Amino acid sequence: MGRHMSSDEHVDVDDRIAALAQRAKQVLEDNDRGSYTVPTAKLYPFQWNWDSAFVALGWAQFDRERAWLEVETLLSAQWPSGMVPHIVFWAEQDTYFPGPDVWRADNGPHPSSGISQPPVLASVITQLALGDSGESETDRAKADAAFDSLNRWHQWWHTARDPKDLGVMAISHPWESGRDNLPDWDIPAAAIDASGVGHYERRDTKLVDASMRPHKHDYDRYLALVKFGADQGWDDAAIAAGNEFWVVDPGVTAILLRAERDLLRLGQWLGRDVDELASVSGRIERMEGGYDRMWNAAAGSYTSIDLRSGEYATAGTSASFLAAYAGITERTSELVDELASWSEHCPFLVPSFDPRDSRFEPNRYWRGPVWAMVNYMISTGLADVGEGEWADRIRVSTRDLVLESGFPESFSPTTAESVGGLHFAWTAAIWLAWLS
Ligand code: 9WN
Repeated sequence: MGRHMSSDEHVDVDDRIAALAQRAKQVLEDNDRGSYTVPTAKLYPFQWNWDSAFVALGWAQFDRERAWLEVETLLSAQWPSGMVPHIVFWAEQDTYFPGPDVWRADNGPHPSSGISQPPVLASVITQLALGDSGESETDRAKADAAFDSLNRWHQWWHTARDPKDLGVMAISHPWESGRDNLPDWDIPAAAIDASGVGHYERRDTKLVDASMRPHKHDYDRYLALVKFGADQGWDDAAIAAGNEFWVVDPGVTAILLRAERDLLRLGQWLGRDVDELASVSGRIERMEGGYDRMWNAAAGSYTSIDLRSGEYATAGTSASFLAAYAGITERTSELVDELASWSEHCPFLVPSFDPRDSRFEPNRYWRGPVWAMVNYMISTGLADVGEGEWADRIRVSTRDLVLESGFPESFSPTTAESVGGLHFAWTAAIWLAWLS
């Protein structure tokens, strides 16, 4: 930054950007399993919920039919309760643990995990239907076919993960946040009794450096929560009442609120029934009323809340900056000041956790690294509320990270190095849909 590029350097960057588009396409094709895309071949060999949503945006850049197939496959795994699972085990694979025998979740039409993941799908489908190249008859028919499933999934969040009507969403497992290893979850998870977990063999640390992954102490607790849910038959009321981990997540809450607004827009475009649209509007109002509960004046940010103890997390995360994406603008100037302060501590934006905090680890999952798809959402939100300069800075930073390290799972905010798996679908998809 700061130095102007010569025209030769511009040509060089332009060439590299064009070549990267080809490589990104190749990543999606290599990870394609016919009707769904794996995040990366061995580390995550199944369909993951929010990965598939972002990946559909990438497919849409060169194969719209394949983009629709990705989201249809995910929705075909929806449970009768409305829940759309975080992993769908379409094929047998032995490179990932825990698999379907550990989850013991036979509540849906296909073997899956028993929890969900951030519901970004309605926003993606709205983008497919109403975005730049959408609005064809095929898009309309496909969006119409998805609408009821999306509406039921959103309602599931409110019923199952906000039964006390707070207007903010709880998660029942760190994996449900999609931001699994955040320091936010350490204290709420500390209360979990993991003595019944027994011996198990992790596969992740055989595939990527253990220094980037969660500790065994964390995995024990992840598995204890899976055991509790499975022992309850994944009954939502039993989980809300008795799950030791029950934490309001600003990430899921912001993403759901945006998704509800997009679903309303989609429903209006589709000419849906007024009663259906009124239920979406009602949920939006409920969340607009609840959002400020997450404001943590001491941290100067929106943070998670442990609903079992009432304690707030003590530092912000990348999801704190998703308020604008959710259409919540009351705190924009405070959040932009916070982002400016973060940016003084690391050259690449947006780290997943506050870089000024002693628990910040630039190379360990969700304790520091930058995720391209999180940046896409933060930047989109900031652009929507007129913070174009910050929106651009985040976009340029994401582009620089890819130019430096290609398409890994995530990036170090201090050195731009790859963190986690390589040849990663959502990073490639975000390149195609947003950066190239
Ligand atoms: C557990 C697939 C997923 C992402 C999550 C990310 C990581 C899984 C894991 O990989 O989680 O779901 O085993 O670490 O944290 O966001 O969806 O890419």
